[in-house]
Amino acid sequence: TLTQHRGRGALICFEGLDRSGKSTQSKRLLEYLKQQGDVELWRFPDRETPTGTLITAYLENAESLDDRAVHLLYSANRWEKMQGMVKKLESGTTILLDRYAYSGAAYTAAKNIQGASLAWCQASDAGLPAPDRTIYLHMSPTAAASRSGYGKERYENIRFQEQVAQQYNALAQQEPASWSIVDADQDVDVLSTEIQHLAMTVLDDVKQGRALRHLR
Ligand code: 2DT
Ligand code: MG
Repeated sequence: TLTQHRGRGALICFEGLDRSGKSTQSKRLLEYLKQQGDVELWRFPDRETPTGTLITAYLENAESLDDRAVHLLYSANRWEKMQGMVKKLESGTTILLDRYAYSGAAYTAAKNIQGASLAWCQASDAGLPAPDRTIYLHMSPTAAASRSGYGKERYENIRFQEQVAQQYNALAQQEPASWSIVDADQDVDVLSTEIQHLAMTVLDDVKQGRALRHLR
């Protein structure tokens, strides 16, 4: 029998400030893409792994850790999943990411720590699979904050989110071809449709043979 060669899956990343709608939109896209083939939604930090447990304690303020140590934990949390991610992609499964290395770089760089430049923050993720497309849910920090109260976790305040937004902006400018900036402050259904169309163009590119790249 002839076996149909199945190409690799696409890697599509959602990024944005807290409360910008990443979880809602990534879940909606997951449901939509299930009609097209194999697809999974992965979320970072993955709170289930050993590093994830430490990260959660840190976010809930139960643990205080050095900023650089935490940064490397978040990065290790991604490296822990790297081989499994590549295998999944190679087997033809599309993976959606609810946050990824760009969150890692943006949130630590937003702390403005001496010596932890944006480039330093990106270095620990170099070599990880690069998203074929990053969908940035753009929203002003004040609009995001008014959506519903922030939780009690670290980082969930407007002043800090403003710094994060600036860093995301710098990251988007590094890779304009693979970032799609969408207006997250609009009707949820309209936005979902826009994202579905975007995702289909990415799946198409990948089907045409676009190679998986790596973060630099
Ligand atoms: P959630 O609210 O999405 O669970 O994220 N963060 C995330 C970092 O500081 N570095 C990272 O590498 C990642 C993936 C963003 C929890 C918080 O963790 C931050 C918000
Ligand atoms: Mg949060």
